[in-house]
Amino acid sequence: MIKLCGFAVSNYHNKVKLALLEKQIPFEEVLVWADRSPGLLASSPLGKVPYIETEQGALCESQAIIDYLERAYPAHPLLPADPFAAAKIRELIVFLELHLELVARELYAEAFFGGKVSDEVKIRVEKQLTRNIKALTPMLKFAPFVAGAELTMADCVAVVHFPLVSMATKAIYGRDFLADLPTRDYVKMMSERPAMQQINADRKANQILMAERSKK
Ligand SMILES: N[C@@H](CCC(=O)N[C@@H](CS)C(=O)NCC(=O)O)C(=O)O
Repeated sequence: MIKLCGFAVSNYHNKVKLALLEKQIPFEEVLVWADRSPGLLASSPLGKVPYIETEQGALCESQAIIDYLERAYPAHPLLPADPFAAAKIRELIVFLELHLELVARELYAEAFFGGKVSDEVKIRVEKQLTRNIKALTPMLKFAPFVAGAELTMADCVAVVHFPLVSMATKAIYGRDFLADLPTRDYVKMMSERPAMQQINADRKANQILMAERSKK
């Protein structure tokens, strides 16, 4: 059985977990903190979570993982059969991750972890996010899913990243940069799915563990 290794507060962990749950693939979840331990580095060379363990070996990078799951477990597809339509979903995922979440991630140290982000970084991130969100906006359908009428991989990505981008920009700039988009209603709609209910409950439990761990 596939083992999903990581911690349930991680948005990238939850992206893969949502794909596993929606595709109804049996899996076991193993708690692994991103602690750069030799065991973690052996499976995920940059020490990032999530990674999965399969009968063929370990696999890291959330997008590589969900692409593998889609090929290896074709039931309950999260991509359209048409190659161009599938590529458009992958295009949207790149915008959501590379051009939105990864840019906003530069703010997380101050927004969530009591650290400090320089004014220089804040100015650069604000510029990049403003440009990137403008470009991303016409790609988002919310009809009701992020790419249209069907649940796709892009929902596994959008639903875990939107709340962090909103919270981080609100914390740093006093304004949710996604406020003009219906992301709140979308996240609420998604949170009614049993898979998201499990993910949110597990995330809350893991947040408590994480806080206890940081006190030690
Ligand atoms: N590109 C990676 C990103 C994963 C990632 O950034 N995971 C975070 C947790 S949300 C992590 O492990 N951070 C620890 C670190 O970077 O050392 C993926 O898609 O899996």
